[in-house]
Amino acid sequence: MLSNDIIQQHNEKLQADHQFRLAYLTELLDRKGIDIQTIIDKIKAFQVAIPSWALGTGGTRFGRFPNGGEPRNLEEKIEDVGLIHQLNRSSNSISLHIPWDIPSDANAIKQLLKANDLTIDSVNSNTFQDQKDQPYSYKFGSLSHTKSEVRDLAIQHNIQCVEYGKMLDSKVLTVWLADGSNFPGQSHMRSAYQRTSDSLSSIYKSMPDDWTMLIEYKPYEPHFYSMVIPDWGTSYSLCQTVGKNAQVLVDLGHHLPNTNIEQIVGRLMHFGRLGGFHFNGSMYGDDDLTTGSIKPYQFFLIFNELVDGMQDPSVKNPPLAWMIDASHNTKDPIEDLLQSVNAILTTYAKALLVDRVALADAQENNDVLRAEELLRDTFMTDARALVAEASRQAGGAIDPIATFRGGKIRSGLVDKRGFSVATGL
Ligand code: RM4
Ligand code: MN
Ligand code: MN
Repeated sequence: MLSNDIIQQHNEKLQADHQFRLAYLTELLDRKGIDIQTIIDKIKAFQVAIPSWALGTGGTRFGRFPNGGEPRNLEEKIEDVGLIHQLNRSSNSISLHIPWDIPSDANAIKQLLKANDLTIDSVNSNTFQDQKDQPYSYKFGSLSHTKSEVRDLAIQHNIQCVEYGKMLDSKVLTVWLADGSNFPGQSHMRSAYQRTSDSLSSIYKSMPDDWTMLIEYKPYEPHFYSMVIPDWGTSYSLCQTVGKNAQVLVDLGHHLPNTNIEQIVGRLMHFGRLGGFHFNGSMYGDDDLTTGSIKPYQFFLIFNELVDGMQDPSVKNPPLAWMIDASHNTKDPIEDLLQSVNAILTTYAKALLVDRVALADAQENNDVLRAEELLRDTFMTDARALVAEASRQAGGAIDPIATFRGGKIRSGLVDKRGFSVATGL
């Protein structure tokens, strides 16, 4: 754990500048009839889960270039997320990937989580790699495989993930299926879908009633001719078949370039089937870059749709699970995660500032320019002081990255852990 003095010392240094920016925003929002503290409270309540696999360098099939000090086991991954949460007060849970993060002593892990003010978010199954001594290979698929013994192995793995999750009080199983085909004719598409649907139903039936199954989609990679679950429509149809607690998960990097993701979000919320988000940034596809780093305006439009749906009482969508899903090769992973959470909160804050009454009026009257300008004006507003203030009020850092750097935290981790490399991709 980080000494709180480090955070306070940094905050003191930044306080005058921070107050200046906040005072300006307070006045600006007041003129628009927006109470700044109401927005700050909403930001404080918004928590983004950190995936255990983002704490090490990765995200490439080619070389990994670790800087050292990466977590060597689940305990150290929890410590890293604890550190992130201490700095930003907005990352109060960790997602696990099985078998990368099998808990050896569930009680000890629970205590460690508590000491770090964290909970377990989702458990993520992995049938995209073969594990050592596995009796059958997933080379030609897992839940969709032609052979029932392979499907059963993958089903049992998912059930096992739920068991691990139960031990740690998680309530969410996330399934991302790498199944697909690389060449025309390789796979019978309708049968592959049906087998997948049946496998998911078996897993779902073994889940406790208060659990949610999140079904992710992805248009390509690791297969390039067809993926069994390539798009939201397929995920949605599977959810409908599987059961009421099955929800679609949108991973920002799992779309072809120029896909209108905000429209997908709107559709799924309308159907009450949007379960959660994997945040990252994307240039070409599943690049897993820092959230908001490539297309910040698109990211804002997505959040605008999310907030609109969350604030509309006629929308019957369950609360969403927010998670970062990023892993790349060039930045310090903790700094990158702090940057991502900050981008998420800043964008959320902006979406909260949209004048929805005026926007609805412009839409109703087909005033295209005014509708667009309302969004553009909010997008251009610098909302960073709101996020800094939310963190400060919650006991975190005004500038988490500066505090991480100033406190020389990474070099402390390198001293402790050596030149370690975390599990992940
Ligand atoms: C996949 C997908 C999953 C993640 C794995 C590591 O592309 O995004 O959510 O668990 O990567
Ligand atoms: Mn994902
Ligand atoms: Mn992905």
